Amino acid sequence: MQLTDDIKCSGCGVTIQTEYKEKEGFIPKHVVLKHDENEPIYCQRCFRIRNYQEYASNDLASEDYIKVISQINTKDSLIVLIVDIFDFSGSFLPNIKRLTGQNDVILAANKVDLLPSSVNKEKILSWVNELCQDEGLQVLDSILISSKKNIYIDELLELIKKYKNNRDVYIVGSSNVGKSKLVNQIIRRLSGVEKDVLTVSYAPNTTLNFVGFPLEDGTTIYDTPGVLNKHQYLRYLTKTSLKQSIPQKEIKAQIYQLDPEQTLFIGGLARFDFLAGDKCGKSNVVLYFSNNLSIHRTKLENADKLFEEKRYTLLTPPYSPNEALPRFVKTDFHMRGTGKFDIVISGLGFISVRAPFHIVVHAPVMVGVYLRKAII
Ligand SMILES: Nc1nc2c(ncn2[C@@H]2O[C@H](COP(=O)(O)OP(=O)(O)OP(=O)(O)O)[C@@H](O)[C@H]2O)c(=O)[nH]1
Ligand SMILES: [Mg+2]
Repeated sequence: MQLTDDIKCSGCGVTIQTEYKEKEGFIPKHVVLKHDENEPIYCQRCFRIRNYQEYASNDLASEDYIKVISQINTKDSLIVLIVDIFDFSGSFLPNIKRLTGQNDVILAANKVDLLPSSVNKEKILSWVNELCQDEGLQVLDSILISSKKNIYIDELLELIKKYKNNRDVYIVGSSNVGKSKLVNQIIRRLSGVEKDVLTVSYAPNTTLNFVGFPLEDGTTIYDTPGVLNKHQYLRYLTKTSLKQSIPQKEIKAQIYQLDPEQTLFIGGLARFDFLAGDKCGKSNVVLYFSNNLSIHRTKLENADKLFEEKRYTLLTPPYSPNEALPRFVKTDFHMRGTGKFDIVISGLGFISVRAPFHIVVHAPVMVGVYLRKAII
């Protein structure tokens, strides 16, 4: 392969360079020169993620992200906006209208394999549509998919075909929602290449630039970079904790019957205090978190002491003070009346509980903690 300025990494889109080992896009010169032009070429970072599952997070500042991604609004194209169904609000790109301009948008809510299989998918989809409306985003169509488990990918491709009108397609969304995994599934269908071409990783900011692939009709489909929003828990977790905290498989709902004045710890990452209060008796709560996170129940009066003494040992992750989380703050939810609600910690999971209740959530400042009507 000739060494030119415009060789791009096939895995993340970064420009290849052979000078600076510590900088993005590095490949030793002799490797580039020996490389077969018809084969994908991977920068050192992608090579390590792909072959050694190395954790290589890259902090893409949100201004840089906006600069890159807003190139799309000048192009007449079809946007496929990807959100993570497990963290819809957290992974919904703020300013999406500004980024996509007047372009048509299809919404694909990914990672549907994480939801318990008993969940009513129609209900989830109508909830997704409501949220889009709340966000002021008009979409042509919406669909639930799983890029990892290959669920409804053909149906999404049908939608893309239906709406693309000979335009290029951009797969857009926050970091870690599964854009590259989706594009790999699409490439697999088009080219028959089994191996993932694009680099996929649980670490944030894996894709660094646009990476385009030709479609059958002569247009191009682009994978794009993502950013983590400030209110997503993932942004504050380091390698050790991240793998355990992000759900990897179908979530097993965990049911607890709690007396007033009891506390539940979600590892050392968050805490729910169930307070007594007018008419708040026993609470039946259902927890939806990564199956790898351990839950500890204690009396509210012992909770502060337990957290102080057992954080990093019993209450994990995080595993050491080196994995510094922002300080914890409390959010108070006092619901009277009736109805079933979810209290969500953005990116980590949620509990489902019936009103009336009085619950105080402790979670790192910045991380989004909010109440919604129950989705399950
Ligand atoms: N459970 C589940 N995990 C998924 C799915 N799709 C992707 N993932 C996982 O989510 C993580 C992120 O996937 P990527 O495809 O790298 O996400 P991305 O949106 O391209 O991320 P950036 O390149 O950082 O913007 C990886 O650990 C994937 O294995 C899915 O459908 N279900
Ligand atoms: Mg990616």
